[in-house]
Amino acid sequence: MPTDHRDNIYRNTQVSVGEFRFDRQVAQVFPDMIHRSVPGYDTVIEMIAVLAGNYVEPGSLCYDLGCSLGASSQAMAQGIKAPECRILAVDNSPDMLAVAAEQLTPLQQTPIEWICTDVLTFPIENASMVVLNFTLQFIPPAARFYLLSRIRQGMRPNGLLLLSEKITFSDPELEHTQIEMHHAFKRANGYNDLEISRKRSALEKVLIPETLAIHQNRLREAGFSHCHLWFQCFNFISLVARP
Ligand code: GEK
Repeated sequence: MPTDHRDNIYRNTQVSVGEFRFDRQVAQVFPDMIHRSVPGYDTVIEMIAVLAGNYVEPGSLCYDLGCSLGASSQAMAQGIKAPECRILAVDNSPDMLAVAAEQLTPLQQTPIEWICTDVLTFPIENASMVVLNFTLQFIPPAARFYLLSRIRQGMRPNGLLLLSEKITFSDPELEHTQIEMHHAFKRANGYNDLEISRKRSALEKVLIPETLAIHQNRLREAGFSHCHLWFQCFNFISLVARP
């Protein structure tokens, strides 16, 4: 990998740690950052393609909310077998979408439309698959129910929501161990202790994790009658929820 695509953002101790932002600097190293920080990220992306192949219905819309560079959209595009579908890839970071546009792979059968806007205001309709892959954690907690309810209302009866999140645990001992294991994963991937701690401070007010129980209860209250945990690695999980 070229050195300018390696995530060294928190290695430089000369620069003080501000609040984490999805700016140009982050966008340029994003694939490296997410692979070295999120255990199981590749598995989740791979399964998005598998689920898209199984659940996306002809003539429907697929949403990738908080698409970053579009890994989930590309996975859906590869997996979808149903005809006449469109993928709407939404992110409110112009820098993320600019880098996504630079890295576009050749056109797939299912077109991807890139939209720079807030997922909280973007209309959802005729959806057979909605992906929130590590995005809800960046939405203010008070707005999360509203977003999930809108997704539910815009979903077809056989639709599928894939929700991946970093979570927290109510048992302090478990919380401590899960964080310890996640940090061991980051160290094994070349981040040093100072980088880990500086990134943690930067994310503190921006990425707000919740417990699995909070996620499951809120999904039910938003109108999803089935909700399954299908993936977990340390404090990172992925759920599928169905109407
Ligand atoms: C992946 N899903 O690679 N509206 C739109 N976008 C938002 C909002 C918002 N209100 N808040 C945050 N974002 C991707 C990874 S990253 C996860 C998702 C991470 C966007 C933000 O700009 C960023 O691109 C993305 O959500 C979260 O499958 O960095 O841990």
